[in-house]
Amino acid sequence: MTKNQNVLKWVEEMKALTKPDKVIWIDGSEEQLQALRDEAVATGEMQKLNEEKLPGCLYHRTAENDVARVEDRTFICSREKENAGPTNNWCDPKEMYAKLTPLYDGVMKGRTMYVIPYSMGPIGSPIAKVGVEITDSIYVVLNMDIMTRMGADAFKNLGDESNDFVRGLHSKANVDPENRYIVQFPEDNTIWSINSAYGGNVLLGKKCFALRIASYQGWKEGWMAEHMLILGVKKPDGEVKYITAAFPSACGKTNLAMLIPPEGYKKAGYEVFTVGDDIAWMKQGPDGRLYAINPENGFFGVAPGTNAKSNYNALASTRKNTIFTNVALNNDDNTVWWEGLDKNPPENATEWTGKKVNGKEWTAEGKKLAHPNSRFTAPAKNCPCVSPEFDNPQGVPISAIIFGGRRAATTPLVYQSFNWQHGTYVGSAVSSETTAAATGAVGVLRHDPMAMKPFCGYHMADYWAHWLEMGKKLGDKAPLIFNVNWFKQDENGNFMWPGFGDNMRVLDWIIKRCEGTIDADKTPIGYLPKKGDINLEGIEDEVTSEVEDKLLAVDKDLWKKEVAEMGEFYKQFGDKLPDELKQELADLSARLG
Ligand code: OXD
Ligand code: MN
Repeated sequence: MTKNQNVLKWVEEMKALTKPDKVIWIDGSEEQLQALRDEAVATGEMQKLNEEKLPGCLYHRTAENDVARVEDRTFICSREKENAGPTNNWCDPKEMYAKLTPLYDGVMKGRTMYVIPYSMGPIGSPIAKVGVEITDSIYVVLNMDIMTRMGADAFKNLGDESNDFVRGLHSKANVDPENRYIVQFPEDNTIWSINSAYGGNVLLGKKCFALRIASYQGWKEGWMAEHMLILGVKKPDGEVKYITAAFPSACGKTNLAMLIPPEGYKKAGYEVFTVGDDIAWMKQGPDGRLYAINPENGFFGVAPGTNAKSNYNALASTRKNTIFTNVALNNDDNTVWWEGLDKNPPENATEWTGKKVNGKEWTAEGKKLAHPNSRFTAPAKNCPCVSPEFDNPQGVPISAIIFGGRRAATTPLVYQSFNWQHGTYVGSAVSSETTAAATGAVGVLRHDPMAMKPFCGYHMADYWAHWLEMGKKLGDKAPLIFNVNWFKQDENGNFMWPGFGDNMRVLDWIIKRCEGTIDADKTPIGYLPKKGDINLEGIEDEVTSEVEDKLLAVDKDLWKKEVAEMGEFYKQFGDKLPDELKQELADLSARLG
């Protein structure tokens, strides 16, 4: 399939280490994929779902101890500890290879090794990169088919000589949590993952490559790999403005990426297109602007809470050729169910661990049918609002970057940073408060700079310095940087902003700021909308004039606390913290008086 000696030599080495009975190179052909689906169904690894209601869809459940990313077992093994920084687990690469080699030794005896070539990004894109994943799991192959451009074509981007491909070695081994490791070796372009079969740990193109390794590559090569959705807003005049946005988990990233505008906007001719829901790779283009591609080819979305109202487009994306993991089964018609899909849990159900239960009684007792982190793996092409530019190898030009988190009080609905450097500060200050439902402790603040804390493959302070560097390169062509907070609460703990489709109203203001067609109020924290400039037509009953004031208020006392909190947070980065960010914090403090 390839003459590239670097690939061939590495595959031989991994074969010698893991000793599979058989090796299959994944060419991406439909015949090969169908044979693998049939085999997975025959062995019980996967189950076929209702061919009429969910054509081409498969069901899988993982081990009960293997249902999420494992941050405490995720390592960045740079040669110097200093280069992993305080936000990552680190181990000396020699020591880690020595520890893991015996675990991989002979691990594929009696199994088949699949060699998966894939491209992150459209084939032929100057921003795309190639990876090869070796795995002993058909589930991984079938998920990689949806999530990446998988198969022989991926080698076209690599050529016969290049060594610029990411080497991913995965074995589910015996899914032993005590020996589970998700390890990135950024300087070796290498990922080793063992003893897990859960998507986030084993679809190595996603978090491991497209964020952890790629963020390191972007630093070395002068581009950016970010935990950001990408959307396009088509205005009535036909122009499409592209925006990226980074939020910590549980802040509605997939919902914003697939937003359906309110009636008034639809009538006026606005449309929203999804380019990506999780990851953006961004490079400066020949015209000096910042261009983004979505390196992925599908959505690995959280199922619970997804319904026709909360995210019609996401649900529609899952109606064919989708893999469902750890959701519940409706045994009456062999379809899937999860909490929040509708108010009708199936009576004749199988809950996610495989027990046959009466779903109505089960849920009435407060028990879950689907795992809270159960997932769908759906092709992006299924999405009704997928962007016509989805496969554009040049990417889309970015006008605005949005940061956000879940904050009950401090942060207003939206504000604009003064400039790129201040925007980098704003990104470094991204944080989210835990909800009572999640932890039992309300309002515990978790810092998650640029929503990259679990995904930055090098020292976070060097990453911020790289952001500042990119800003200098982009100059006056740089996207404007904003911060949003959909989760501001009133005195009684009620959310004040309706969110979902109505977030379009905030995007509208952001776009007008990018075009320079609307004024703003200069406040100590940044530019805020002038009263009346967020279009509230149709929601005036909910967002009254008084609520609008509260949503846009800047409480100086709370912001002084925020400054103190950021001072504490920054301490762990020591001397590496860029002077520009220290200055931004000092300036913010001074502006607050
Ligand atoms: C994801 C995550 O699954 O950020 O996208 O955890
Ligand atoms: Mn994510």
